[in-house]
Amino acid sequence: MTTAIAPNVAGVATAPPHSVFSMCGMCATRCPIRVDVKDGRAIWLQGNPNDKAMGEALCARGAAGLALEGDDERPQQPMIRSGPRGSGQWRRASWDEALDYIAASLKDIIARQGGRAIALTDRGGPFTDLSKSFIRALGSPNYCDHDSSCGRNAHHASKTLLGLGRTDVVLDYKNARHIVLYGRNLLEALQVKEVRNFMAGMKNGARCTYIDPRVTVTANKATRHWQIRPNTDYALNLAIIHEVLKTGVYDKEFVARWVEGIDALRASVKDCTPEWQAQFTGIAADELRTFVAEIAADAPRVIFHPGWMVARHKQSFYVARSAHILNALMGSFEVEGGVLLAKGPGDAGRKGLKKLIDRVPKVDEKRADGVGWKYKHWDAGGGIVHRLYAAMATADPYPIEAYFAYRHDPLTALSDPEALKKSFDKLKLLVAIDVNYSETAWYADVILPETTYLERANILSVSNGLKPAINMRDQAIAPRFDSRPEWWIFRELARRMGVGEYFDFETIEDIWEYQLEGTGVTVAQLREKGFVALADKPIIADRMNGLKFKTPSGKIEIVSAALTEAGIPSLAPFVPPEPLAGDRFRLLFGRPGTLTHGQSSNNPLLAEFFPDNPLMMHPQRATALGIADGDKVEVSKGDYAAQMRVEVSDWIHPDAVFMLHGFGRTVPRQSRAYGKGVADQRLQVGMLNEFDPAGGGSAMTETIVQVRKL
Ligand SMILES: Nc1nc2c(c(=O)[nH]1)N[C@H]1C(S)=C(S)[C@@H](COP(=O)(O)OP(=O)(O)OC[C@H]3O[C@@H](n4cnc5c(=O)[nH]c(N)nc54)[C@H](O)[C@@H]3O)O[C@H]1N2
Ligand SMILES: Nc1nc2c(c(=O)[nH]1)N[C@H]1C(S)=C(S)[C@@H](COP(=O)(O)OP(=O)(O)OC[C@H]3O[C@@H](n4cnc5c(=O)[nH]c(N)nc54)[C@H](O)[C@@H]3O)O[C@H]1N2
Ligand code: SF4
Ligand SMILES: [Mo]
Repeated sequence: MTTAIAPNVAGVATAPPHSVFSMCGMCATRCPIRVDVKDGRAIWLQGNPNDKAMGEALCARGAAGLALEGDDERPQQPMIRSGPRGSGQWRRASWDEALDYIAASLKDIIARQGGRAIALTDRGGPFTDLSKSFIRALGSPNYCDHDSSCGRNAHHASKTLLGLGRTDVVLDYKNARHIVLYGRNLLEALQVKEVRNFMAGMKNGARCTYIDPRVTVTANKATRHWQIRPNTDYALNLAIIHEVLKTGVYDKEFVARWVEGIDALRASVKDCTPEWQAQFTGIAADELRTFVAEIAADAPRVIFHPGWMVARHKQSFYVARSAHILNALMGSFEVEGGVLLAKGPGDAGRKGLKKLIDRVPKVDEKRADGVGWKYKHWDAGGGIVHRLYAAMATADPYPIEAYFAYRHDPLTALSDPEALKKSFDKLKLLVAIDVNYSETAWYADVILPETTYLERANILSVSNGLKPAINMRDQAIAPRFDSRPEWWIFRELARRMGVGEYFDFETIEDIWEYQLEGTGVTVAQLREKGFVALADKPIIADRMNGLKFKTPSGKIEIVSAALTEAGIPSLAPFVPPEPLAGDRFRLLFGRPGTLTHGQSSNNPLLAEFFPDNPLMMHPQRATALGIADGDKVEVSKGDYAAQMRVEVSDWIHPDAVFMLHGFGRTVPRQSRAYGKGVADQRLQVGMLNEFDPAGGGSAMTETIVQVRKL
């Protein structure tokens, strides 16, 4: 079969100097941007000035988008493996050859095992309509996003309490009086608009209580930093709830109207006094009382951040859930400076985008990850990806033989890549669709290079919020290499698999026209500004009568029937982490402001910021082990050991050591990142199947490592 030539927007290479409104692709936030183009080259990137919340500045990673595009160390054409998996032996292939190769393998697998033997995972986000449609068209229910390695605990906490997803709330930092953050290092693990909002709030006089075993940039901007013992935030929250209920400073009117289960809550925190929590968290009882007096004065303009990636342990779900319970007690919902519910097109009296997936017949099969039948308390939408890999390893409930890692690097994004490779070794076909030589791509059978975000358009997306909007990522420039956009890759594969009718679009504009049917919005309008707002002004509901919590009762449910049915308590007792001494430390990790996970470690500009990732250790513990600042140590767990440089600092809790994520890359083709520093995921030996049973999130911060001076 022959394929069309590279799908460029007509004339992108020859147009006179102009600006294109689009979306950043250097992290999953997808900030609105303006791309200035001259002689067919992108010469300048900045925030889209049409979006006032954005402003014109990008973060360092966003600004380094031109370097990604200009990077020769990314895949330049399809590649088919010619040696053993992971050996780095490849042969170049044309698109026809690579796609035919994949299709032949898929046909064989479907003939023997059915479509369900194929799985696809991606990074989640607003464009998944296409990837989900593709895998469904192949007859498989096995789509998972990456979220069980990210915000899934917070998502499920929010779902079981509010009936709303993690991102269905808008935190109004700008107008808040008190912002409480649990390891939400929002000034480094950042999103541009959120940073601007937060800084505006602080400028307006908000207080910020920042809770983290580590001192971060956010800790430095906060009015209070609690250097909490790792994995004890739940004890802290139970005590805050205890104190709030005991002193009666909660919003009684809001609670009477909207909260179910307050008596059960009261009973569950009966003994959780400020003194009780101090033994676990290290936070003095008096400080907690002072804090509660402050939030009582600041209510309802108080925000307890429900967490994102915080504290990946086995009770993270309850940390997030108790944070939202505190928002309910403060009456912070749907008030200025509080927690507002995100509004969709329907709330604005408008129609949303038409879905591609609605064209594809539903697949009546159990999911391999068990979500929806074995794990009924979890959201089937994104599934739980580590359970998919467990199914891959065991062929239980059935074999998975082909797997697409699309815009997802599980060998970086999950604990213990060597264990995960054992799952991959069961596959007959592993395809990576990426813009980089990711760790997973290097282990794949076929690499399909996607065009970078500046070189392609995506399907349209909707952002819910106070002003819902339709957003466009438009193609700014022609692809530098022989790469293709997602929509084209999936369409071409679908055509080869005999299910092309679901993807009968010739151009991205055809898809956009389909998506926009009935919305009253046009492609031309979107191109003019980069987005079209579906409401003129922020939509705020009537807080006593107009809130839509999507729980069975329509209220905030402190006791969730879905959890009870799954045998999981809604109000669990706190389980203290084991005490750590001698050479044993809890391994914590996080992001710097200048890198996105492992995906930008080889970026020509961003790679310059860090020569390696040292191990941060508290002076007390270091002295006891004879370790001085700058010393080399061996860090180990199980059969894996790594050498690291120690940074001795009381900016980390004595129980823990801390390292940045995104280092220790093993792909030789990434010469700027290769072998630099150590990968935290490699130290998480034996942790691939450890997860929070209530929330489903990977329990990465249950990892205990040993450190010895070299
Ligand atoms: N040990 C450990 N594990 C972690 C974390 C940690 O700190 N430590 N962090 C966790 C968190 S919060 C998250 S969100 C995940 C993130 O991990 P992933 O979900 O894997 O996401 P990313 O690293 O953002 O990107 C995944 C891949 O997408 C590729 N990519 C980027 N842009 C494009 C594009 O336009 N098209 C295509 N096709 N590919 C693209 C990147 O090169 C990368 O290989 O990891 C989680 N796992
Ligand atoms: N620059 C940059 N920004 C990003 C990203 C990126 O890769 N780079 N990724 C985006 C994504 S996908 C995500 S999920 C977010 C992540 O946003 P965050 O979750 O804010 O980011 P992390 O860097 O993982 O920081 C986690 C913090 O939690 C602390 N911590 C560890 N254990 C505990 C504990 O038990 N209790 C408390 N209270 N704190 C604890 C760690 O010390 C660390 O400072 O960032 C987003 N923004
Ligand atoms: S936060 Fe930075 S990297 Fe992420 S989308 Fe926005 S500008 Fe790009
Ligand atoms: Mo994340």
